[in-house]
Amino acid sequence: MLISPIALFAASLLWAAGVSAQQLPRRSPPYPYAFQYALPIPPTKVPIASYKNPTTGVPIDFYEVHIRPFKKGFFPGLQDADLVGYDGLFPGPVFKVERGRETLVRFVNGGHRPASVHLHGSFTRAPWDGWAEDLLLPGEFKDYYYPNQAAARTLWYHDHTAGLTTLNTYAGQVGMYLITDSAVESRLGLPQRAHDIPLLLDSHFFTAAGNISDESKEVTSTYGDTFTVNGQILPYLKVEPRKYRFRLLDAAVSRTFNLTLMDKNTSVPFVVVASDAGFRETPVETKSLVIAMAERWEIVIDFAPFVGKNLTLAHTTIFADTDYVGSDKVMQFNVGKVVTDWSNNGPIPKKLVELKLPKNSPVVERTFNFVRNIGQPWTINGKPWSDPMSRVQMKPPLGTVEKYNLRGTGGWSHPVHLHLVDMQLLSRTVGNPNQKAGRMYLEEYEKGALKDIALLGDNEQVTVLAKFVPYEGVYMFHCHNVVHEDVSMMAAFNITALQDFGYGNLTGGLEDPLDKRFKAKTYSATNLQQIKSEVLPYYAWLNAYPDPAFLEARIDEHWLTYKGPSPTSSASAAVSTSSSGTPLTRSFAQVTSDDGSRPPWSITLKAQEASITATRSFEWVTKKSKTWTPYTPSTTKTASTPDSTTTETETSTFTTTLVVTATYTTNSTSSSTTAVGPVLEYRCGAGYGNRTCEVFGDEYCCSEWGWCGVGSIWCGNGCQLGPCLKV
Ligand SMILES: [Cu+2]
Repeated sequence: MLISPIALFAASLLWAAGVSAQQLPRRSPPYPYAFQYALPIPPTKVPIASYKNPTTGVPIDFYEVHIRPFKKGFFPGLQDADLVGYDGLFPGPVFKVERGRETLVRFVNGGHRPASVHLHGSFTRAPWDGWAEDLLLPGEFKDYYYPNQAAARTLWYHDHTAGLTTLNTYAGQVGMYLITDSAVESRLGLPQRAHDIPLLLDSHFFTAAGNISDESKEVTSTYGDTFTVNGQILPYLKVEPRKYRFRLLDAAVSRTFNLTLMDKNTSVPFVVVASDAGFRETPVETKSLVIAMAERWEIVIDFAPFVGKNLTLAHTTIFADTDYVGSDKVMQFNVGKVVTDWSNNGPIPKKLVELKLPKNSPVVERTFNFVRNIGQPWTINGKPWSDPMSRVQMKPPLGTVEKYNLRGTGGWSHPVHLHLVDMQLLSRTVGNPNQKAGRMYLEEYEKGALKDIALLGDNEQVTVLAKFVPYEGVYMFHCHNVVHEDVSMMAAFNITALQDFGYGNLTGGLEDPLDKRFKAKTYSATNLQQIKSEVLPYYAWLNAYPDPAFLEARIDEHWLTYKGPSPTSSASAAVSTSSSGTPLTRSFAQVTSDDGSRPPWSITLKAQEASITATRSFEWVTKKSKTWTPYTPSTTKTASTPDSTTTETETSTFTTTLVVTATYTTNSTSSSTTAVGPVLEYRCGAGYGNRTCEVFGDEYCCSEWGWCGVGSIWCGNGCQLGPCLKV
């Protein structure tokens, strides 16, 4: 965030008064009601149809969630805030799904911005993983198909829209999703039901009138100075003097919580039992817990020694996060005097579960730098998400283990999230040795846990192992400070198919995150009869989720007996030999398409083992003295003769993954000095200098969201420029 001179001046006054110089005054209105309102528990989502797969016997439950604008009061006496949330709630309803039951969740976008929904912590096939450009426009719906086969864990669902994740999650598009396993639960005997409580932490700024702040211009971080738990600012929870299990989730945009449990001035120990990926092997007692954006930690607190007392869940600002006066507490526990229910209150088992950690014999080791140069976008290894030609940064063959050094620098923290897979954290060291070091250790509760977030604190490097199972496909990885993610610290990886695997029919065909079969469609109504008779049987027929344990065992066998190119030389060597199959031909989405592929120049990648020669040609009609800067290849052309035509052809050999066929012709007479050729991310309208789409042709419109195209999506409701339709 930008720090105003006034704020800096105020901070210096506070420093003079003995307050830390780092601490800034609140931006939000004062909140004199700490611990006066009870902790709300979000409602549990209920399925409205069900179907049993006739082949496998696996049930699929159907749910429908509407993304809706709504009003919610945060400050008594001030106006309500305008939010947009799942089912019109903040946080959204909680899903509680027993492991082994599949779910099909229909999300309907009744909001005013595009949406994309990601189920964080699930090994979902690519078409339903919430790819940032797989948009549900306002008025559209998409059915997301989830396996729920992972070990019991606390997941969460949240928005993942390219460039809009900050605004959408800040407006309330966050909710919890629990995979439960009753066999494991009853064996462990940990607190259940009324004593198993979700705590969704969040942080906002509020305007003087009571609304949430406008963060549409923010490009660094939105830390917030006002904390909520389950949507209530600084709540209290009445507890009995016994054990409780709390499922903590940090759903905030940029704020890391550094928690302690305080009995007046004494910190009280509690026990960490689970991480992002479910139970740890062993419980870990701790007196403090760092939980960054998108992380989940489950803890057990025993209130028995605190009869009649009030314990405070306190926060101390950590890393380079901005600290605000008074943001030192999160919620309070009011411990009663009587226990009415002693169930599941026994000792926590010393061994919880057996975890399958990735073998520390990685095929390849890579380093990813999470950096920003001043004035530049946030990037991973200098490559922003907005460059589709380089956003796929690794192509691990299915079943391989890779080792990553995730490296941050001073001044920022980055919780790094890999989709699909669970990681094991091996070590934490310094990011940039020329700057002040951060933590040089893993927290005790991080050791030996499986996680989908690796937290890089201020100037920290974390080394992780990840095993790429159980499915092929293209997935995202990114910083979960979603302000960074939006602009554009995000990349992708492509888990490639195995040669001669012999089980390809079990996993193939669902690796494309923009698979047209599953794109969002216009919503009118849901016919439950049709859901039961057509929709659910169709998803069952796809065989999208064969038993992952069976698959992984077959994949491991494959690598044990593999006699092809050595998988130890490099990741790409294993896939650079010729393919036995037919190459998949992929092309750029045409700008003239009206099939919902937005933005118009994004490309999608298909897993493909062959080495492929691809040709790209660009034709430029240039005007004398005009400089054209093609997006790629990275050369600058200056025309030497008037109205000359230049054709460039570039041939590349790719060792894997994609065939690129891109032909683009322009004969623009625009006086702009910006290239209008294959600019992959051409934007228009408000926020983009009111740039028009004329360069593509007179029939092109600039949509409400600043993309060029032809058809009702662009020229209909909200159209900014061009031959807009009268609606
Ligand atoms: Cu970041």
